[in-house]
Amino acid sequence: MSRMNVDLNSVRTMDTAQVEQGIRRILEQSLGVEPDEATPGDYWEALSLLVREINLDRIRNTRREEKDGSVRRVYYLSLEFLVGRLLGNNLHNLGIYHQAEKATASFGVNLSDVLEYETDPALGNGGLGRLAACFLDSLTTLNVPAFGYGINYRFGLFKQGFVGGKQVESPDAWREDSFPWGIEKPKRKQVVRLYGQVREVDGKAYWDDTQEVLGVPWDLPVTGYNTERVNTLRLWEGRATEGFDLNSFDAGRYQDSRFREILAENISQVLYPNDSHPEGKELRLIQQYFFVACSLADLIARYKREHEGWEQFTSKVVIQLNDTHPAIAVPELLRILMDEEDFVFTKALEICRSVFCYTNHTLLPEALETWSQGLIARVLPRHMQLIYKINYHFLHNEVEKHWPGDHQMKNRLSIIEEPNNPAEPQMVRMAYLSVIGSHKVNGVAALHSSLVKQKLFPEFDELWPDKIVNVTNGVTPRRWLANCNPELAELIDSTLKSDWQSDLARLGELKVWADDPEFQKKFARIKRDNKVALASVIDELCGVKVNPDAIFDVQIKRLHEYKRQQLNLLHIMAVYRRLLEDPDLDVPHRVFIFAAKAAPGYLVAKNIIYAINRLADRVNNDRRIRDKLKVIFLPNYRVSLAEKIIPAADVSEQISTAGFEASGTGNMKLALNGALTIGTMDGANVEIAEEVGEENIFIFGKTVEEVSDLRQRGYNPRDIYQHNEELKAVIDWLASGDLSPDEPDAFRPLVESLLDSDYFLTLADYQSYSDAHDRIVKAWKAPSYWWRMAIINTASMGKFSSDRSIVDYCKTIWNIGL
Ligand code: NTF
Repeated sequence: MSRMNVDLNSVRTMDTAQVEQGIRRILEQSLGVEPDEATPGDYWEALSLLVREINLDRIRNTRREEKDGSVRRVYYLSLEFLVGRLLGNNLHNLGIYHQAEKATASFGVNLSDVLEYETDPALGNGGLGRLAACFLDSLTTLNVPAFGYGINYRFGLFKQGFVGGKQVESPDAWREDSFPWGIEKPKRKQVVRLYGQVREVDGKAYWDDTQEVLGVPWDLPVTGYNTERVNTLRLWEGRATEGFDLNSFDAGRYQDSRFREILAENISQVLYPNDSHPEGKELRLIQQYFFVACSLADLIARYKREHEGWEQFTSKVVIQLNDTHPAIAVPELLRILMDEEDFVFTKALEICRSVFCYTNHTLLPEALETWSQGLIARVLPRHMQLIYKINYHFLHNEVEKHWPGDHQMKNRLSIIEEPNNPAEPQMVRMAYLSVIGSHKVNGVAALHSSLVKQKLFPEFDELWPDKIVNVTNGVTPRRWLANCNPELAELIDSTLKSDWQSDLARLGELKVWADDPEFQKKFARIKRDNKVALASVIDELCGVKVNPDAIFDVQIKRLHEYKRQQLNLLHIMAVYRRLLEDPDLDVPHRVFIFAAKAAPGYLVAKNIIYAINRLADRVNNDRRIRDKLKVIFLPNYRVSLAEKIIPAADVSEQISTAGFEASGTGNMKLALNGALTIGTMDGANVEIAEEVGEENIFIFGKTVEEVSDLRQRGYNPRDIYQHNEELKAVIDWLASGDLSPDEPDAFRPLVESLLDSDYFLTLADYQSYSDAHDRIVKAWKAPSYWWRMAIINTASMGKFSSDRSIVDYCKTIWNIGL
């Protein structure tokens, strides 16, 4: 799958001596330290700067290769990019990891200690941001010319700590430690306008009296595997225009004079820490518009440097909207085309529709963004006019043509949602704006996409039957197997003798080894080594010793009731009770491992964290159960921690209420590393089950249809509570205050949410979940059976490479030939 120039596919490399010389030169000449005085941090910086030099060379080459403008570029607009640590990944991609290992060793320094020095860029919340990072990796690896556009937040997602078991948040000023990857590009700055009003003169609109802020780009080089191409992740930072407003200052209006500075700086100050509830904040709308306006201006300037006129724009540019966060791009491009480039409305809309595409990542109603009409009209008056114009055209031409005279349908499909209560404001539905302004809309797993068609946008699907499509998510096998699990990667290398990293389907060839006792032994040995390594991380972070021969059962993801960490909690409580009743129970040792951040304002989610931590405290110190059960909550979940947990997992918890998890990507990473999934028929679990076969996965719980039947019949969680003795006992225990004697009512929010509504059907799926765990225990007791399943899981993950996702986008959405 090579695209474009062959040159970019032949990777030049460096030998150990060259890496060593490079490190020495940078230590001495850039950082001003002698090699024998340098700390691991200095080595990290020196090596990063060396890699940056190579990347910059390659960026220049890449740009030269593209100069003829013959290609269609992909612009991926996303408010989040969770790229993770970059040094190790870059060394692998450049093919100089081993050289760097030897070079640092020659200075008496261990490369893995050096890599640990890097801070994770905290530029995302969860799956959506991490997906964007995997996609950049795959775009580059597949040699697709691409830019990521986002915001260079000063404070990313908060740092999580626990005090007495409760989550406490502190700001993560991630780039205050040195960050050699970002390169400021002041020459490429953009001016963004806000507020003001619109005047019309002779039918032409003028947007005046605006406040201006500057967007200054920071570029992060994006390397790929086995290619010399380097793409760019361009992140915008807000700055004030010429600093200070002297007129206001002289007139004594000190506040006004600072206004622009404060506004501008605030824009890129913080990432909103909610991954599924939009914040109704003016600043968030401004953030969205800010990065969209900068990015569109930037990509149009690039287009104009390469092409005359607008004729080729739609064949050279495609813009992917990562969820609705960048949806304001639709009226922004329309504004540029009409107000600045003199296009008529219909032509301008046609251009928008040929360049935009939109990915939906969630069906949660609270996550479907809407903005009040009044807010948009105040902050972006011209855009509000254009949204009305798009809406009018859509309703009176397209909807009217398909459903003549149907006013109800017009109401239902209008971008503007009329309030039930006239005192409430009209709301702008950003998802509708995105669908209407794009040529393709995609969901992120087969089940999710079919629900997008049937439940979220059924009328749009009827109106435009080919518009809504599926592209199942994927993960990069470079970071999520080759780099995070080097021992397993080596075993696969030596077994397959082929380049599975760029063609993950090749893992399928491992299936013939699934029953081979020698291969099983090696596979199990690697898992154990990884568990020993994780055990020491656990000891360091939690002060708890865990047994590497126990089952490591892992649930790592954002904390949300739909993801049902509470279901896992209730079951662990039950396991503990069973052990107390009979400490001689013949069960394997088990370690239940959690890692998750809860949105700061999400009380029930925080309550679940607190309950898990209090339970952990109790269980981990109870000698009666003789270490048969341990519960661990690792603090401050982030990409670099995931890289340590995933290779060590035996069991992967993917237990969301069916219909709620759009895809999941942790499920793919864990199975790829040989963990067995216990999961519901939700998101990409459905496709994982298809790939690994039903006999190699522990499926439980209600299906989407059963969930909806149950709701229709009327669901009462108390019926289940009354009739399931064990479940009743653990909920009563939770409610009793026994786990939090100093605060007896502590778990009331959780208990009430379970017994009063249980919207996410935790109780309804409890027994089936507990039975699935019993099947896991049984399977663990037969090692040759267990390792056969684990190997088949790794071998069956070919489909879930993000390379496959990007090939799908190229074919079905972007019209890019590979
Ligand atoms: C997430 N959505 C979904 O919840 C995950 O299931 C999915 O794997 C990822 O997107 C990536 O597609 C979000 O984070 C958001 F913001 F849409 F809620």
